[in-house]
Amino acid sequence: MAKDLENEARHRALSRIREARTQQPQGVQEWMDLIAAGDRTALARAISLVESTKEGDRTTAEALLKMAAEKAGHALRYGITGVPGAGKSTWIEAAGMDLIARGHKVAVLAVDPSSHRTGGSLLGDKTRMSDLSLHPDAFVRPSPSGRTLGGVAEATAEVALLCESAGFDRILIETVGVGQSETEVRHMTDVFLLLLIPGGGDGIQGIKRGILEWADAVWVNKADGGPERLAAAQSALSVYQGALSLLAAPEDGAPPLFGTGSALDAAQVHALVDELEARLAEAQGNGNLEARRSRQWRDSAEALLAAEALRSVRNHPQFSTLWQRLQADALHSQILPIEQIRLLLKRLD
Ligand SMILES: Nc1nc2c(ncn2[C@@H]2O[C@H](COP(=O)(O)OP(=O)(O)OP(=O)(O)O)[C@@H](O)[C@H]2O)c(=O)[nH]1
Ligand SMILES: [Mg+2]
Repeated sequence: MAKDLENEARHRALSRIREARTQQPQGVQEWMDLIAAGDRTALARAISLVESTKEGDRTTAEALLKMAAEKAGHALRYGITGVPGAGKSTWIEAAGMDLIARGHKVAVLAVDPSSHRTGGSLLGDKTRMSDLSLHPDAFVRPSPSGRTLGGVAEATAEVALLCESAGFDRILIETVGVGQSETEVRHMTDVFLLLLIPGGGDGIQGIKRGILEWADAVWVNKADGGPERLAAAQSALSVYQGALSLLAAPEDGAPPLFGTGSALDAAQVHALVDELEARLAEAQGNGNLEARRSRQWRDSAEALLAAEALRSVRNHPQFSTLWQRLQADALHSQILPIEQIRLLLKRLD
């Protein structure tokens, strides 16, 4: 009943905004209003704009993001990583539905800058997340590919921000754990889940070692289909636990959760979501979440600073000439490369 009233109010608000939009040229504020009122088309268009590599789109995108930032900040972000085919999308489908049943609104973003999937991935994700894709309280956005401006992580953080401003309070970000992107995605998530599969051969399954250290939870998936598979999952889990016990404790001191299970089993996924939600609530209460976000801010700000500094040096009118001269002299010069760079920067001052 309350839901009906809420939907009706939302509907009325949307019509009012649409009317206003037809009466005057559409500005960024109206666009933002549509997004905040739950208009999917407006949200999808905003995401495309933010993902656009055209310099010309950037000004509007940034204006929109600034407004989105004012409305955002209340969502919690899950990072889900693992080898290709580990069951990430399947787990997200189940966990997403579970979070919706708890009263949340769920946005799913997929990050996959690598080439391991083809153009079919969009369709693949939507079919794998069939319930979630169709649910009015969910928004599933497959990965952008080929975005170059600012990199994958920045684009994903921006898209997450837009989703937050549209009222989604749980953002699930799927990423393949074999490249660079999951390192970056880890810097924007409040809880990081690593999915592995039994019998992956070399223990760590080609997963970058760092990921094991960052994981808040390690779950060996596909522990189903008979006692043999269950035993294989258990023994894989012991290997990971062993590997992890040799590593340093996580920065905020909370040891990771370990478990085996099946993404096809809603009750098992529910139990893990329970644990992750409890962990998030605890981190919110004891200040660990804020500390984590502050570290994340520092890391991504440093990366942005480096990129921006490089860009401004390269844009200096004298840069090309001096750089070419430096390159020509470099091999015969007696001074260290770092000194050469310092001299260059001095000249560009
Ligand atoms: N038996 C079993 N099969 C599963 C489980 N989880 C996923 N699968 C199956 O494994 C296959 C791959 O699942 P996805 O969810 O697409 O895996 P993914 O990690 O998202 O794959 P990529 O996005 O391509 O890296 C599908 O056929 C799923 O049905 C599980 O817990 N048990
Ligand atoms: Mg997937």
